[in-house]
Amino acid sequence: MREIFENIPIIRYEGPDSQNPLAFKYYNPDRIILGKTMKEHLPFAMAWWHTLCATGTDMFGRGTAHKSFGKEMETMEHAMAKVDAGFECMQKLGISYFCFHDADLVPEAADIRETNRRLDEITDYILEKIQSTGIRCLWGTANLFSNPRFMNGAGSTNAADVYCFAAAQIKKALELTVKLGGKGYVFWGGREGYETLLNTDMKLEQDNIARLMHMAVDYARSIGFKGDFYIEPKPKEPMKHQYDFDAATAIGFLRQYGLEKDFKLNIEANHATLAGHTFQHELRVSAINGMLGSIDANQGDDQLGWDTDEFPSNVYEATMCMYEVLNAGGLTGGLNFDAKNRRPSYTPHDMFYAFILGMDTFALGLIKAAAIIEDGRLNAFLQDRYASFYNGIGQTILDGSATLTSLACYAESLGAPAMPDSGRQEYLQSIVNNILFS
Ligand code: XLS
Ligand code: NI
Ligand code: NI
Repeated sequence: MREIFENIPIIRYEGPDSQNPLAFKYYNPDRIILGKTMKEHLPFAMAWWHTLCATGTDMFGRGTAHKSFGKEMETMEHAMAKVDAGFECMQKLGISYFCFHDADLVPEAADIRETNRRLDEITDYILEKIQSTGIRCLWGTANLFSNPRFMNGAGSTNAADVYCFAAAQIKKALELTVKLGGKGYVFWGGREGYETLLNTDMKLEQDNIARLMHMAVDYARSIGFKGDFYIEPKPKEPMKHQYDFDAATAIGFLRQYGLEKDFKLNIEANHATLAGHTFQHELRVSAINGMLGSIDANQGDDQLGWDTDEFPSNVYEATMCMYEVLNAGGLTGGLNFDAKNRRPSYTPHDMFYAFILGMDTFALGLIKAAAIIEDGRLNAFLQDRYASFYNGIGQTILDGSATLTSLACYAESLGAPAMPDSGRQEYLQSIVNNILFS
């Protein structure tokens, strides 16, 4: 087997004092945290599109990174070389999962039947790699946003023929996901939205998206898919407005259309901030609704209003993420690095440095989140803050025996209401800092 990243060794844990750029400082897969190994807590995944396809092209310039992997671009030989490169990369980093779009795997042909034949061929090869390495598919999806035919959306298109092409791609992507043993299937509605309401039948579009999702669930279950479907919320980009705006909106949509049993959410950090939320907020909304499925682990830039898909470096954010994940009892999905190098970081070494950064950031986040939980002060404060609901009049509210009249009588008996206890935000923030930096 040809080695593609010849100068990159297997990346091992060397500890925080190591200055070896090709070693983990915090991610120690076998270390036990709260009863599970780090590897179990952190089911990392490689995103096929960023890692194997993206070259750093932007609106103003060509790619800077070479990802031919020694073959002619846009050929089946190149598609095979991407498989080799991807599996070598995951093996060297100790990453156990990957995520893919159909369009990431092979060059699209003019006729969908030929594209599907190519997809069969490449997934035969991927399946061999899965069997020989034990690396698994976290989730698959169909790219329903790049081809110009999807300019007005896929499920939300105005053109029934285009809707059928979307259906055909979803059908095939589901078959491939099942073939590769994928744990989940993602709907990211990049073009499922609008540019202007002047030309948009919002109700029809949303009804049609739900119809497509129902058909996808029915078909997937009929071919043996047991995993979760995910909606990946994002408020905008590429469309001005996207229907899956944020976690709360997506959950409302799923419940409105009776899809909530089959779907959970795939929360992306950078999408949360584009929606005007924190990453932690989106995770909490998902978790309290029983919908926290998987995570696209990346980060945005506070000064930029678009999806920069950076590898996560912010330990505070990662700590709050893992705090939510631990409190929710873990992920059924995984942590997919939907992240790419900055355009000037274009070498294979940069790619490995980026993954090391991301994996170490989440390892630190896990260590610190577990420390916050073990420390117990935050949780104790929270219990105490709501204590008035666990006895006396508060208890009657929780157990449903209260009426507006009983509460009003009680209020009258008090005369003037008391002030609630302080929220103590700054005190709590100092506890978090104390744990983070000790
Ligand atoms: C784009 C999305 C996309 C999904 C998969 O912003 O994050 O990459 O994760 O279609
Ligand atoms: Ni994503
Ligand atoms: Ni994104």
